[in-house]
Amino acid sequence: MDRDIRNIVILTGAGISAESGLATFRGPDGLWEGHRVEDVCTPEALARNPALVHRFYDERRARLDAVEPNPAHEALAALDVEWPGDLLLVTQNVDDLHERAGAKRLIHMHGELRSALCAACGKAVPWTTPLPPESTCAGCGKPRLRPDIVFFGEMPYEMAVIDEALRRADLFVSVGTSGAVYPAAGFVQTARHVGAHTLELNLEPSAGSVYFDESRMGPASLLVPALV
Ligand code: BJW
Repeated sequence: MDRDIRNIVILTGAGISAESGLATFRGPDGLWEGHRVEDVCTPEALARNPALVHRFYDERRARLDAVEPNPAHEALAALDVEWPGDLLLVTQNVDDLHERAGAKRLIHMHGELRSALCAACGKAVPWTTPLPPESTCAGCGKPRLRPDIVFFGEMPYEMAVIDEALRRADLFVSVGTSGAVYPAAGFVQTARHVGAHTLELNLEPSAGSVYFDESRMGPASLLVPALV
């Protein structure tokens, strides 16, 4: 690293929550009821088979109550509290483990399990359980609530904010993501382009490993606290 570090962007993926007991998408445990995530997380799948898609998210939402943040989430939250420069934690995860660990400067770019979205007016409301798919939206009264999740083909949240942070980054760290899904998979190239040091923490090299200046292989619960 040949520049001072002041501005940091950290991207996290399913691997950071694996040691809390949440399944990743593309590992050996990646299939859900025999479906690939690419076949469940689309607007077309929701229109074709809403019960299937709602069951997928209902099961995962219910699972949140049984899991806790692990040392990787806790270390990033501590860094967020203590880091005097700019820091942005961008998670692809829809669980709430980063915020339960105490992270504040956080963007959920792929949505949140505990949020529902009105397909008619676009308003996001807390997902209180049980919330059947035919529930009406308090904002507009229309019966069109869906999971507040960014499906394939939809635009991830806060892209302008993320892009701006990446363009000012001195350090970009990617934790526990396979690099299989864009635009997140391209963040390393944006950060590299502006001269940020790029560091990957993963169990194994990701699809974009060649773009990182440095790779450390191992479980996030050990690598992240060691880095912080
Ligand atoms: C550990 C560990 C431990 C395990 N410690 N590590 C063709 C080419 C290029 C792009 C496209 C294309 N066709 C379509 C596209 C675009 C598409 C896309 O990328 N598709 C790919 C399949 C090719 N992307 C989109 O459609 C996105 N929208 C979009 O592009 O809009 C247009 C746009 C244009 C320009 C700018 C901006 C936007 C939307 C993507 C939505 C993704 N949604 C999902 C599901 C919803 C959320 C949910 O239900 O949870 O998000 S898919 C799923 O994959 C989920 C995840 O967030 C995402 C990434 O997965 P992640 O986190 O990387 O998990 P895994 O399982 O893949 O990897 C886990 C990793 O952890 C592994 O590497 C392990 O080694 C590691 N690990 N244990 C450390 N203990």
